[in-house]
Amino acid sequence: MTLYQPFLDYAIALLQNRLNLQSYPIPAGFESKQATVGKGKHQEEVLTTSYAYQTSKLRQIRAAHVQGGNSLQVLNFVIFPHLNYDLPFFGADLVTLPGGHLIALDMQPLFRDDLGYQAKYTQPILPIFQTHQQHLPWGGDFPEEAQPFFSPAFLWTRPQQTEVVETHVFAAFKAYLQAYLDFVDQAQPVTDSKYLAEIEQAQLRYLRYRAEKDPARGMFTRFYGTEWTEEYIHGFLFDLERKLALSGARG
Ligand code: DBV
Repeated sequence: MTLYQPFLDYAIALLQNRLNLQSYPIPAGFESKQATVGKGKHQEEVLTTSYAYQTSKLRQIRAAHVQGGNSLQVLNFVIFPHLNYDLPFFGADLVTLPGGHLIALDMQPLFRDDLGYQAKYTQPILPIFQTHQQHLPWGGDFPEEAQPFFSPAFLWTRPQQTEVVETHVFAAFKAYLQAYLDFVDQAQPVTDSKYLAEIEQAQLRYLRYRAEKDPARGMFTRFYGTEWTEEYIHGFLFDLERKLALSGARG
């Protein structure tokens, strides 16, 4: 059992319990990808597996799980709502590298500085944030340009011990995902055309930032090459622009 497998299992089980989950297509060649890295005694298999679902309110629920031995484990899990909901993104970046663990967990806002939006989607989860932050102190250095994409309830932490990941990080992950699904339950479709246009712009802003700055690009390129990596990023991990181009071509 690898470090983030229980997180993934929990998430999929909870989603299956609470939502009417449909599968979401994963482009051929991206469901599972393996490489052998390192030399001699240091050889490791690195396996990247992908998971994707959708519902009537959630455009894409997707996970990328990288398993490469004790010092390389990643679970990147993101939920992208449909463009006619003003729901935040659920964003989890759980990363274990030789240098240690790096944990980012948030309900990433469409409109960070909008107080009405904060009242709707951040204030209700502040108690959860505070409960878990006691055990998961602020992780320090954080890219300035990424700040607009995170809420005041952003958990950002770099635990020293794996046990902290297995206990406190796992508890926080469960609580955030449950709270997110409560928001999803309550969400009503947006019909105002001005607000709809703002939501689309906010989703594209977020998506372009993440595709452009994907911190995993270097790692994936080393393991699987440039072509596979760029296609994985734009054709699966952050695929909204491609999907919009397709629906434009059809409609
Ligand atoms: N990050 C991803 C995807 C990953 C992934 C799709 C599938 O967005 C993994 C894999 N994140 C990943 C890896 C690292 C990080 C780091 C492998 C380590 C990179 C390295 O050190 O080589 C949150 N993730 C990070 C960092 C941040 C985040 C802030 C540290 C980057 C740095 O120090 O420069 N999540 C990440 C982020 C956003 C987000 C930047 C922005 C909106 O949602």
